[in-house]
Amino acid sequence: MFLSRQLARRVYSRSHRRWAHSPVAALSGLNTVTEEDLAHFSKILPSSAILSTLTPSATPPAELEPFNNDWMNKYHGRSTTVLKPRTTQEVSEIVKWCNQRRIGIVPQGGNTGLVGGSVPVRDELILSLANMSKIRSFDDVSGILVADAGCILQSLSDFLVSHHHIVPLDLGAKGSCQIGGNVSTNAGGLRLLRYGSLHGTVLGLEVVLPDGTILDQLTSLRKDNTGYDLKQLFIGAEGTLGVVTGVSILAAPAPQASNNVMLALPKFENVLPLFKETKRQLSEILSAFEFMDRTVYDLAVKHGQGRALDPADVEGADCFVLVETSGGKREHDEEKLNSLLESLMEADEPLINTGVLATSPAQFSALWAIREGLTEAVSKEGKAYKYDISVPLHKFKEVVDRTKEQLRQKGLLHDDAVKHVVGYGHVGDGNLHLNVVAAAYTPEIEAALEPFVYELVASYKGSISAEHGIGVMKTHALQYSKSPTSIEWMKKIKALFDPNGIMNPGKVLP
Ligand code: FAD
Ligand code: 2HG
Ligand code: ZN
Repeated sequence: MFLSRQLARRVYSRSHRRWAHSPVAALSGLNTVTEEDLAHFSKILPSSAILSTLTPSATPPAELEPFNNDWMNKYHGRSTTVLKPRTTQEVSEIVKWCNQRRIGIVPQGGNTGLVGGSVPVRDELILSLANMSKIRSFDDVSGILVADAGCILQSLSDFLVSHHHIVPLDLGAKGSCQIGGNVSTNAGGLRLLRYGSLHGTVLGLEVVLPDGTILDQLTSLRKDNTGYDLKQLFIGAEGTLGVVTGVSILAAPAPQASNNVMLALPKFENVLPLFKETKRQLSEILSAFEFMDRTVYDLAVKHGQGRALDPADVEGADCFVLVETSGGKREHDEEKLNSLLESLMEADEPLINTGVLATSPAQFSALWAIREGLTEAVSKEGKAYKYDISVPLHKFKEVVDRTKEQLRQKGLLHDDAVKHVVGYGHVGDGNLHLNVVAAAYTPEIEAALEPFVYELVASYKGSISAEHGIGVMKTHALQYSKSPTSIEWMKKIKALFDPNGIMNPGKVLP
């Protein structure tokens, strides 16, 4: 028995057509990478751009681990091969071959996605964009930046500093995530309130389609109403329709002055009136309004994210809001912010307990570090069940409380099971990050949370994925936010672009 299995493996590795009958392949109708495929890839790429445990001079399996495991260490693939092309032409040749051979491809950017979309379900080939990291052009009159998809978000921000512009997108994972990954997840982040979504700021894309054709829609025009806007389909497609290789994006002029203030609130009910008042008074200079509850703030402090506020400033605080302003004139902006703070403190029933205003660039960064460090703090505390939802603002607390109650009723709210249920997120965008922090991922906890959370979201007519996408985590839950007709048309679009189903199989669509 053992011998015949060994033999079978060897025979199959020589004849790729027969792989279609192997048990793994039969599950999905896709083939796995063979030595013959590697021989072909080595005609396209230098050996340094091929990592494979199959090659005669095999890569040690440990080197593939960072590509096979997701950021949360929750989803694990078993890919044998990672390819790292440097050019669009190379991507095209690889994809064309994989399509002919029916090999599944997982496009991978910085692998910071939070829905398991960036790692293989089984042993698909991983196409890493890490070596495609050139800035192609920047026009400082129009503000249009054209870059390879593998450019890291932070490096684009750094590049733009000397050109007095900023990327209209910012998120805690900026040091690792890539612009192609951002586009493919339609990432929201911390600046959406001010600059809107990537559906508006991305002006053009270059995409390698599943048959290897290069779709060049890399226009750098602000206005272009020439029929269907195909690029929109790839924004948020999570690699299921093609590989994004180039991005044209509208950078924003760098603000001349930025301020931020951390507001401590006595109760959640004050968040909404505070948001209304803040918008009214700060109007055009308001650039972020970020919420975190007390529990997650305490986790950030416990795990060393940012610098803790003075104990006197957090005493009696039920939650916090980080407000940022970005404007054109320092004195004007400071005056507006100060008068907002005064009016908040002096009201008969003050909406806030205290406000900690950053007075230096270091303090500005320290306050943001608390907010940007929440995801990391949560992951240091335990295993997080992440629900990234859009619900009406006034329901934020109710969602957290009802989830806690559900876990309590199931006997799971204790240190050996669920340690904390926390809420934070982008109030300005109606996006709550409900995180259930557990000692371990277990079927009991998952069964208590799902479909409970999704049904709750659907009852508020919300979205089960506000900004992180569907990946592999939420394919079964798509129906809570999309009608059968929408899902049917999504499937038709997928079949039209990718009839062989090679692009990121098992992701997005149920
Ligand atoms: P990956 O994780 O590598 O991939 C994500 C998906 O896109 C996968 O399905 C992958 O197949 C596909 N993909 C990647 N590159 C390409 C490409 N070139 N062509 C086609 N498909 C591709 N998200 C937010 O929206 N807002 C936040 O504020 C935010 N904050 C975060 C903070 C932290 C600390 C972390 C760890 C994550 C955060 N995220 C946030 C989630 C994540 O960073 C974003 O989804 C990000 O856009 C993913 O980029 P990436 O390059 O890491 O993509
Ligand atoms: C954020 O807003 C990210 O910080 C991550 O979207 C959210 O950790 C999360 O659940
Ligand atoms: Zn977020």
